[in-house]
Amino acid sequence: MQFDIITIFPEIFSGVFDFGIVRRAVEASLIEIHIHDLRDYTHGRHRQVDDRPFGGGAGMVMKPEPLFRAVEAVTTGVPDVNVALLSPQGRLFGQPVAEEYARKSRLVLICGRYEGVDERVVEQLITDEVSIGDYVLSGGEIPAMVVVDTVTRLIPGALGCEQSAERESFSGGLLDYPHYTRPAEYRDLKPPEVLLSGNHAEIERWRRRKSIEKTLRRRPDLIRDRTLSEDEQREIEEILKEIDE
Ligand code: 9D3
Repeated sequence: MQFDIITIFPEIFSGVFDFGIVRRAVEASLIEIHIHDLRDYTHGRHRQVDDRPFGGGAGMVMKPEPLFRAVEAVTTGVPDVNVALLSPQGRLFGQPVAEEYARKSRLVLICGRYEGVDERVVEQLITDEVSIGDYVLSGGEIPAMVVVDTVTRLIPGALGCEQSAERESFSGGLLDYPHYTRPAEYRDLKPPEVLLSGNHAEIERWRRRKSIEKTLRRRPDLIRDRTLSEDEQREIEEILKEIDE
């Protein structure tokens, strides 16, 4: 996967991809991340990327010409490319969108700034407009980092131990169970007995149950939106009775 990020603040990305799973994916040539300074695609001495909105009003709008030039420079002759604009008006970026992107070979991310981009850019160049959630950020750069991180984890081989990928998709849609590690006693606090029992079937059942319990309490929407097997349905009924108190 090649990511191309178009931004007026390329320096924001210094260092952010130099750690952990994303760094390893770059080193293993599983991904490439190219940062493009939108000002490099301006003409004229002022390197102007924004201008006042037609019709008046507060704030500035990103000019179309630099964005057309930048996107065309990066996508010309490239098949199978998504051009995503990060903007508050986009559809919500979640695991399903990440899975869709992970199947592509190229992804262009345009970081919105100011009040937004000229609508002709949206109509002509953008295949996809995405937001990372309902809160107000200062621009699309942090959302672009979120997209790169999330999509990279879905690329085969990126997580190293394939088990992690399996676990992530298997328990998919549920919150994690509680984790414990050594010491076995700390300030008189102990982990649940079952985790020290060595009984792996019991441990699996406990974890699964804790996942469902936590999800029901904290994110019931995740359960409602899932298609459940009969086993799962029965387990949920049981847990609901118990936590009813
Ligand atoms: C007054 C209308 N505002 C739109 C809701 C103005 C506005 C706020 C924030 C215009 C641009 C921005 C900058 N935000 C992004 O570019 C952005 C964003 C976000 O703010 N939240 C969640 N996801 C994203 S993706 C890009």
